[in-house]
Amino acid sequence: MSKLFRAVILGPPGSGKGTISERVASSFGLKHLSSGDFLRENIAAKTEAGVLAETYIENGALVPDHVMTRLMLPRVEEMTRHSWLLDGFPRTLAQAKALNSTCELDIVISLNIPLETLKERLRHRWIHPASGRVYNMCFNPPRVQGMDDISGEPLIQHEDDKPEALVARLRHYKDVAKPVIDLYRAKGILHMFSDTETDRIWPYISSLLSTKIPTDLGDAQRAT
Ligand code: G5P
Repeated sequence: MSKLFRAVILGPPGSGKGTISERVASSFGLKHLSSGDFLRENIAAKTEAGVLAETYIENGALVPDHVMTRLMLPRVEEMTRHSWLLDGFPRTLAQAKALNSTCELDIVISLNIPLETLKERLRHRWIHPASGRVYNMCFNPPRVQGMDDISGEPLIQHEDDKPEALVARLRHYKDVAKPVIDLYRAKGILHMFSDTETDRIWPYISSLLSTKIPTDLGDAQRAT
């Protein structure tokens, strides 16, 4: 079997982790595991962890480390035969250490997006509360304004994406992420990308991954 590839993408809320992860998954055949999506699935299914996580997410707070690691590590372990990209996990130093004890990462992509750009993007973010589907009124608007594409139900703006709450949330991200970024920098696997547009960052990430990912990986993984 060819060498497997393990990557993590880090970035503040609205930095484009999800958008870039989807492009990585479809271009390179990696499995994409998003902690935010996984939490939303658990909330929708009303699992024990989902019920617990819901209050934190509603308040724009981080879900506690022990809940996150208990949820995410088994999912990571299920992917031992695959190459993967983790999106949104780890977010804290404790989570990074827990992940470290189960696997070795090849690269960490860190998105460094200006605060003004994040504020502008999140200001335009609307969600469909029942499914967690996310829209951006400029970048990926719904087909009918204010309505979810699938259910036709109304979209809402999260309290946390309103300007007053945003700045505090983004500052908090920076404090929590710094030791995680420092850890991966010290390991020599951190690659930082800065710009205001995902479409301008993507070619750089794509060419980095082209040099790092074994050439037969895409086909091998798609076949499994
Ligand atoms: P999530 O789901 O991980 P966030 O807030 O970290 O949530 P989010 O908002 O999903 O991350 P993202 O994935 O970084 O952002 O970015 P994205 O979704 O691709 O893009 C954001 C928006 O900008 C989209 O509408 C997109 O279309 C648009 N966009 C992208 N690129 C561009 C561009 O170039 N230009 C423009 N104009 N727009 C663009 O986590 C949710 C919650 O779960 C909990 C936390 O409570 C978290 O708040 N959680 C955890 N808690 C503890 N530990 C963990 N590990 C946790 N993981 C999740």
